[in-house]
Amino acid sequence: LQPIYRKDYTLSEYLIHTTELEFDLTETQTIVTSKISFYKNPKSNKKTNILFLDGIDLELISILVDKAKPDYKLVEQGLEINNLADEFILEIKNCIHPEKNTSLYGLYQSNGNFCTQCEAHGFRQITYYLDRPDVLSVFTTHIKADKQKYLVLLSNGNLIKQINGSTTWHDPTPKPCYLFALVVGNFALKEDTYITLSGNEVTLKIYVQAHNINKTQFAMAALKRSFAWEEKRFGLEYDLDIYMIVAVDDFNMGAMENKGLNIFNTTYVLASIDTVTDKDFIDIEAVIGHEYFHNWTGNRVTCRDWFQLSLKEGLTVFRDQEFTSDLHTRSIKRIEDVNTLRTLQFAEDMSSMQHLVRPEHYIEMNNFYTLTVYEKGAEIIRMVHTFLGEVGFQKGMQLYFQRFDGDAVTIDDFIQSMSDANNFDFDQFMYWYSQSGTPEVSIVSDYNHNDKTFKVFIRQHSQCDYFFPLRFALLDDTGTKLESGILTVKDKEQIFIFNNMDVEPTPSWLRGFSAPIKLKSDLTFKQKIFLVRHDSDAFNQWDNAQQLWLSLILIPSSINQDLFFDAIEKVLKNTFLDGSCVSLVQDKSLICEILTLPSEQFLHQQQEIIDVFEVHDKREKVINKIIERFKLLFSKIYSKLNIYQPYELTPEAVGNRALKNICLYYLAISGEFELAFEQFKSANCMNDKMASLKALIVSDNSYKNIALDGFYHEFKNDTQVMDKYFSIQSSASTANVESIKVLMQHKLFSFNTPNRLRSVIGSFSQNYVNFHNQQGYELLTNIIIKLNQSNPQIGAKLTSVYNHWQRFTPKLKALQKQQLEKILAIENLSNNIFEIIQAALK
Ligand code: BAL
Ligand code: ZN
Repeated sequence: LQPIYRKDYTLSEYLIHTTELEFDLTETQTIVTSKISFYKNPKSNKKTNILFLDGIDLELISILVDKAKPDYKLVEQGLEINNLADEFILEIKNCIHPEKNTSLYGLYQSNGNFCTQCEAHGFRQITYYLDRPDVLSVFTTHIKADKQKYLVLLSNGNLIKQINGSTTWHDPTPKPCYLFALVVGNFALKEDTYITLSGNEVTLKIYVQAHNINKTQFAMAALKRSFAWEEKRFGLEYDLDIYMIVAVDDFNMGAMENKGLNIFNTTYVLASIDTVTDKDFIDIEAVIGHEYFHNWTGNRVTCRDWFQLSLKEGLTVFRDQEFTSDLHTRSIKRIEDVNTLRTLQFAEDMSSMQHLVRPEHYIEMNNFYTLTVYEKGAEIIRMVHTFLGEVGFQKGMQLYFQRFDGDAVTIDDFIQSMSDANNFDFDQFMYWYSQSGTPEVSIVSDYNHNDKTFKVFIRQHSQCDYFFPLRFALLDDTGTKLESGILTVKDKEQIFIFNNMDVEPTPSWLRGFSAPIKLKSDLTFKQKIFLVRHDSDAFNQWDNAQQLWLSLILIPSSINQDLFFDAIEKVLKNTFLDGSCVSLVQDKSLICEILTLPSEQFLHQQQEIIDVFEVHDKREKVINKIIERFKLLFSKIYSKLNIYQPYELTPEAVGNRALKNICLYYLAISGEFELAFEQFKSANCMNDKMASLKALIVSDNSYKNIALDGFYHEFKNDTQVMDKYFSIQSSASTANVESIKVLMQHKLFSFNTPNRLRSVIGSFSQNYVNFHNQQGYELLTNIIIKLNQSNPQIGAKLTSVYNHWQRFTPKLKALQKQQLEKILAIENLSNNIFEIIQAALK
């Protein structure tokens, strides 16, 4: 298998003016007819008259070029046509079988409804085409289906004709085929309108299965908030008369930004107070925003080739992060995002699938929809924003759209726009795209009492010298800022000197996590404690607490536990409990974050050799210490906060629930099961119900099964809640391979539904102490082998569980290696899984 390399990019020799498609869908086959007008690309310097079209698993029925039979041959993965003129019309008829398509890629069925997923290379499973993002065309789509059976027939753009079980859609904006979408089936419709800043009325439509129609209100409101935010913060309006979202249960990803016709995993659309948690609400809003924001960053300006994926994804993730930050609590959003980045992306950067934000090669592009491309990509954009400020960044965005609206471009084009609009040199900054791994930086400071100087020495330990912003503040002993700003770091070693410092300051480094680096500072234990209590940067309050928890868990003798716990107590004794104790930490969500220990997964990263059992035990010990010290206080806080309040999604209400529920979690571990069961019975929202169920399931107790059964009976008809039901059991401390096998026999388990598979197997693979053994691995491997046939994309995702095998203790390492070898040996291994295994065994 030959990888595709970024360096080998060449322009397409032919381009496409218009694409006319006709779909005739039946229960046993779909006939696709295309009429495509090609022309020679004036910019291409290749001078052949041959056209290669991508096509996979297609049955060719007929082919005509300018109404005549062409000189063509079917080749592996496509079709080659020879002796072509500089302009011609190609007409093709082919047959496909969406009813048998379990890969959920191309055209397939979900609950009897037809839908598509074309990014990155799914369109070639629909018809023969130039399936590459730099070939843009105007699409017209005719859809025919049995009108008795299917009432909804959708494609991109505007509906221009509708008669007798058929529709015609015209999308005036040229687009690459990865943004094509088609939906046929029976859905209920939620409809609304949005008036843009310029006064255009946009019809908003959300299609869901009929029984879910009462769970669409939040998504519709979130969509309108996305339109409004995009106008206010970026000055960008929507460009068609209609914007549609269709929700399906069977979807490999979260959602897809097809022009004017987004297709969503139901997880990211359906919401009600009774069925989703606070975090779910905010995540749903973020994904709805994300897909909408792609209309400009992704659709109107798209990627020249798939190596540039982060051009649209890094930028759009940054934009959705800002959307959530503007609408909810910025500091909490930042803590959550950095926590994900450091836990998952930093780990990916240490794994066998380590890759650049702009990868150099791929075998299967779908393996590169990763945390590195998305989340690290967003961090890079965030640094651009930090350097330029909001005004400069928006100037850069305007220039980018002015230059490239309607084009397929590269990451360099984006950065150049930012650079030109601001006269800012980003040359050295481009290392962020050409080096993998997480930069390591150390920082040491020295205060001189005599000359009142504070000297800061920064050293980069990576091979290359990164260019990044280091946001900082120097604080006096009341937490007041003496100095603050951004240090521009660019050399291997740099010294910064602050004069006239009458007192020795406590430095607060890398505020808001201004660069995605691993920073080692010489802050003392006492300074860290001080920052937990007094830093006005909430991120650093949390981060210093995390560092202290980390030390307490991994090297308990390295810190003074009593002093640390005294500080935590002061944070906890917020003014609402004790008027005499003034803590800077007023935000209850932040207190909850500070009380949350680093995850096992994050702790694994800090170990030279991953010992899942040791990490688990050490973490449990600290949980017990916390309970020992704070049980009474947790009880007090819990009773204070556990009062009936109508559900609201305000920062205050979310904070109250967060703090109340972390107290309940610790209290339940300490044996207060009845309290958790009481909350389970009386909760007025899924957030609190889920929290109590999680609290009950962490240990064996007499309420656990009653609660689980009650939960099942209350929600067994709700697919999304049932995912939670499965996931919570797979994550339980009592779960083992046998109990997972029982779950897989449950009548609601469905192997071909990725959400369900993720909720059982995905969750179990993160239940480290119970999953990491021979039986756990064998279970996973057998599932991967099955998925190799049915859904290789999900198979590859699960194979990635083994990407860290080399870092495990010898026995588990050897066992994981065996599994990789076993998978490699199977017949007809998909490109998706092969690429992951090959990288792991290299
Ligand atoms: N383009 C794939 C889904 C997303 O990132 O929005
Ligand atoms: Zn995206």
